[in-house]
This record gives sequence, C-alpha cells and structure tokens, in this order.
Amino acid sequence: MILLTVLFRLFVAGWFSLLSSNSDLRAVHASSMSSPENDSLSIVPPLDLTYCKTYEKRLIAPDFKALYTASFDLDGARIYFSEGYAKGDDQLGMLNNPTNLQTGFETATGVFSIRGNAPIETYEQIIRSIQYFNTNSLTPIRDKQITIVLGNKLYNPENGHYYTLVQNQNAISWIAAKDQASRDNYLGLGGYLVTITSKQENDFIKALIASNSWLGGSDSAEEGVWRWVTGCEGEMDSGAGVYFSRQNVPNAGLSVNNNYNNWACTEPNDCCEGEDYLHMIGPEYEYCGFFGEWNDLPLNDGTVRSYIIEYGCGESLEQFKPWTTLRIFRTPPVYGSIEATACDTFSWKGNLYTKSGSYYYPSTSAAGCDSLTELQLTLFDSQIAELRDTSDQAYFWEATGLTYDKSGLYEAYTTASNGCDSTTHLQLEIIKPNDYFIPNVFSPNADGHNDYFTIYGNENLLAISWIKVFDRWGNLVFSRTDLPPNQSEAGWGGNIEVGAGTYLFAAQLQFKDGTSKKVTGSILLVR
Ligand SMILES: [Ca+2]
Ligand SMILES: [Ca+2]
Ligand SMILES: [Ca+2]
Repeated sequence: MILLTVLFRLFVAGWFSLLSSNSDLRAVHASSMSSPENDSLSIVPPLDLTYCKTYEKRLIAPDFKALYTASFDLDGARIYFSEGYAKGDDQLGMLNNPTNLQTGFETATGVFSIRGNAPIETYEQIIRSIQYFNTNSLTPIRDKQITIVLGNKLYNPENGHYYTLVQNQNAISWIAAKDQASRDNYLGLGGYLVTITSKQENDFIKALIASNSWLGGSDSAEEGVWRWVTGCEGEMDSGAGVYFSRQNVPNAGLSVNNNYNNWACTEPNDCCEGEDYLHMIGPEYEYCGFFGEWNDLPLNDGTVRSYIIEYGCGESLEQFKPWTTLRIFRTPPVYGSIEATACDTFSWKGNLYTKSGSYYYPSTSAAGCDSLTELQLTLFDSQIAELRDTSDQAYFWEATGLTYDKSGLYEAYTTASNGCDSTTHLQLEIIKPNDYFIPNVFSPNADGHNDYFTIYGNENLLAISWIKVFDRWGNLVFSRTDLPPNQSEAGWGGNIEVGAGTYLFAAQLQFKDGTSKKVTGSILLVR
C-alpha cells in the first residue's frame, strides 16, 4: 500500500503538466474510439541498470515490450525519475527519433514525455531508444528509479482505476459528457462518466477539478431515487444502476444501503424546473455547500464545463498494468585523496589553485568507471615587510649582511616560520654622510688635545643650532645654541663635576642648502 501511495503521488505530479494539452487529448479520444478491449495489458519489466561512468549514455530499456491481446493506439507516454532524481544532473534523451511523435525531457520535473497518436508498436520503438546519462560525478550518489507509463491517465491505487479530466471552454450538458466519456478508452479500457463510491475516490476527484464537473449519477428515471447510471455501477440492479441515495423531503440526500454520498447542505433539492443530474461543486461555485460536495442540477446547466472520465470496471484489474519501473544503481566513483601544502599557489592537474580547500578531480578508473581524487590543499601566504631607515653614514643591514652607502630600495629574502618566502623591503636614506663628523669620544683633561665635544663639518655645514648633552639618568648637563661648527671651545668642555662615562647628545644641524637635520648619539667621556 505504501508503494502504491507513492506511485499515486507521482502520477498526480505528472498529471498537471497535461492539463494544458487537453485539446490534443480530446482529439485523440475521438480517433481512438474503435480501439479493442484490453483489460489485460502489462509490460515486461526492463532490467535494472548499473551506472558507473558520468556522461556515458545507456539505454534504459533496450528490450522494452508491452504484452497485450490486440494492438491499440496510444496518445502519449511518460518516462520519469520516480526516485532519486538529481535535477540538472540526471538526464533522459534519445539518440534519434525516427517517428513523428513529439518527445522531450523536462529538467524541472525529470519527466521525458512522448506525445502524439500512434500504434503501441511505435511507442515501444521510441522507449527502446531512450537513454539515461548523468552529467555530474560529484553530486551525492543516489540510486534511482525510473517509471515508464503508457498513456496519460491518472492512477488511483485504491481501486486500480484510471481517470482523466476533460476541461471545456464552454458549458457542456450532462448527456454530452456521459456520451463522450463512454466513447473514450484508455489502452482499450472502456471509459465512463465517473462514479464515486468512497471518500477516497471523492478526494481523488476533488483534487483534479478546477470547476463544476459532471458525475455519473442521476434521478431522471425516478424522481428522488439517485442511481449511478454509468460504468459497472450503472449495469447493476438489473441495469438500473446502483441506488446510492434517496432525496429526503424537503431537501436532503440520505444514503441508501450504506452507499457513499457527499451531498452539500440542503441538496439534492430538485430545484426550480427540476434537477436530475449529479455534479461535484468546483472551487469557484460554493453557492451552497463547499468545493468537493455534490449537488443536483438541470441537464443543461450553464455552470458545468468539465467532467471526469473513469476507466476500469469492478475490482479485477490485476491484469491491467500499463506501467513498470526499473532501478538505476549509481556506482560511487573510485575514491582517492591526496594532501598538499604550498606557498601562495598550487598547480594540480592543469589547474592553478590560490585558496586552501578541498578540490576534486574526476577521471576514469582502470575499469572504465568514474574515479574521483580529492586534493586537500593548504596554502600559506608569503610575507612582505616594509622597512624605512635613515643613516648619516654607511649602513649595515643584518638581513643581507651587506653595507650600503647610497640611498635606495633594498630587498632581503628569508624563509618564514610557515616555510614560505619572507621578503623585506628597506627604503634606505643616507643623509650627507660626508658633510659632518661627530666624534664618539673626548677627554676633557686640559692637555689641549681633544678637550671638547662638538660637531665638525665641511663647507656644507653652516651652523649647529643647538647641542644638548644628558647623563644616563636623563639629566641635562650641557646646552648651548648657535654654535659655529669646527670650533672645539664652543662645544662641551666636560663639566668638572661630571664623571667619566657615556653621555647622550642631541643636536640640530643647519646646512648650506637650507636643510636641517637632528642628530643623536652617544659620546664617551674619559678623564
Ligand atoms: Ca468509480
Ligand atoms: Ca431530481
Ligand atoms: Ca440542486
């Protein structure tokens, strides 16, 4: 029962796409009036398929064969994924179509449709050439089921009957609907205006209709005696039809012999000039009662534009099975995995990767099946550092082990802790290295030699704006402004109260070209 329910849903899903082509269906109905009875029809189940190679096109049913007592015409067929459909990846197609029938695969629904009036043999020929293929080896691998249905009818698993809705532009009389239904057949199974004998069947029909629709019930033979007058039910009770409801006075339908009925509020009411024909209330006509309930109407009521044809009589339809299924076992790819670590970029199988992550490379295994290699890539960034420095003399850079005596941009390359390149840029400025000289030691002992600390220079050094000297605790021990360069006595004589040791100085130099420069450093005082 569960399987049947699933199938029912799928049939319903397939149905709605057919509503738009009902004019085609009606034309086919008329032309297939003379088809023979075929209450035995079945399909030889196609073999299941094992699919392991993406893009490989495989015939799903190369030996497709229906079994029937006499040939008949068909108006359509559907071949669709009833389980495991991967939208956009799973495809059904044909190598070529030697017939005039229309075929096409709809990605949104996973349905391959064949349309047009042709003998069953032509349909068999087309179905034998339908191919399955998959365009993506990376999607989750799921097994699939394909269902093949001959014809475009809706299946009710509860009673094994088939149905179709005929929706007209204009109103149709109950008699015309009944006659058209009785002339129609589904693969040789005779049609009739629908009879509803259970709540399930009522719900099923309600789900189909979009407006008032005729049903195969009437009290035209005897007022107030409601009988099913079509299909198997119509042949019972000596041909009078199953007596399912009695119109109570004044207005109410009562069940007879526990037969199902679903009258709306005060119906049937045999209103007005008399109402003897049964219909189901559509969603837009809830004037008394509700959508899906029943009402009696006159023969030519202008509000009924549609009717439902039911196919199959009684409960003995086990021999009539115009559909079959096959499974596609989707073999997962042969799986491999590698890890890689690199700096900045990594090249693999012809691709350049710039971000860490998992990447997949599909290929073909030795057995001709999908093979999938996963690359687990970790990329580290190379590092670039920017440095700026100035110097008044030749500059030694530890990073390169070189000494530079010119301003410029220099680079040093090392390896970072992550193993990648580490590049350091040094913007070096050498300022007037030869324009002044700062001694680093003096000896204020009045021997006339090196007794003062000052700054010396060539003709480019115009003046010393100021000099300040501090002891190692930050105390100012000497300060003087506007000193001429190269004059020892203008500088610091090493106050008598300070001791030998290292002192720190700062000074502002003025150059001939108008520039100035602050210099700092240390000076060693020896006694
Ligand atoms: Ca029925
Ligand atoms: Ca009546
Ligand atoms: Ca009525």
